[in-house]
Amino acid sequence: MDVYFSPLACSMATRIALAEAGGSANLIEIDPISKTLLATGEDYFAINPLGYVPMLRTDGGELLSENSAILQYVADRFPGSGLAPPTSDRLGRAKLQQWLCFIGTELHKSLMTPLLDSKASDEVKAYAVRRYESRLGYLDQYLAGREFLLDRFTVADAYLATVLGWTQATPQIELTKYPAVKAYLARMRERPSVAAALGVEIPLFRAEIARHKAA
Ligand SMILES: N[C@@H](CCC(=O)N[C@@H](CS)C(=O)NCC(=O)O)C(=O)O
Repeated sequence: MDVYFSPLACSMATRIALAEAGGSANLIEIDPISKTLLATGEDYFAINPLGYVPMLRTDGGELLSENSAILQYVADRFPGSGLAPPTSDRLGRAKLQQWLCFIGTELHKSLMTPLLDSKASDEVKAYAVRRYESRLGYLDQYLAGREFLLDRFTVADAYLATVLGWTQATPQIELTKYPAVKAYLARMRERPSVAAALGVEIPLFRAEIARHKAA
């Protein structure tokens, strides 16, 4: 199984999920600016015409894109991991999908993507905060008194920990306004799978910045 990733991007959720499952994959780094495979210089658009990560190639050679699909695939590939409710638990699985969609559409793409985009104007950033910051309030209420999004750690937590981690780079969002979210993120960072993923990806991210500065 191959997983295409860029350091500290949403693809880190898959790395966390693999660590939780005790599974392994070939993790292949993509340079987000040149859209090439860092090791070989190969064109990433030839693998994902949309140019984004994550992308997963199964052992059978099938390509899968989209965090929500990839994370569920990894969870199901390691059924003993408990990273997703079994598909026979229809409501449990729907709730997992509910959270994956919420994280992907409301938090990741609508709120965080514009805030992290160096080319987005201040107006665009202000609009994203005005329009979508309420999602953090909703999440804060939901997480109060809960350890995880569902009744145990799932791939949705891997994704949420990854996306919330980006708030370190977005001064527009003050996490002290959301104490349950802040405490959740601190707890997640202490999990060995998340700490290990950050331990690998922070140095890769720094190397990526240095590479781009030097170019
Ligand atoms: N719809 C995709 C979006 C993935 C995505 O936004 N990936 C970001 C990194 S967090 C990316 O690679 N962006 C680069 C680009 O869009 O060109 C998913 O849910 O997996």
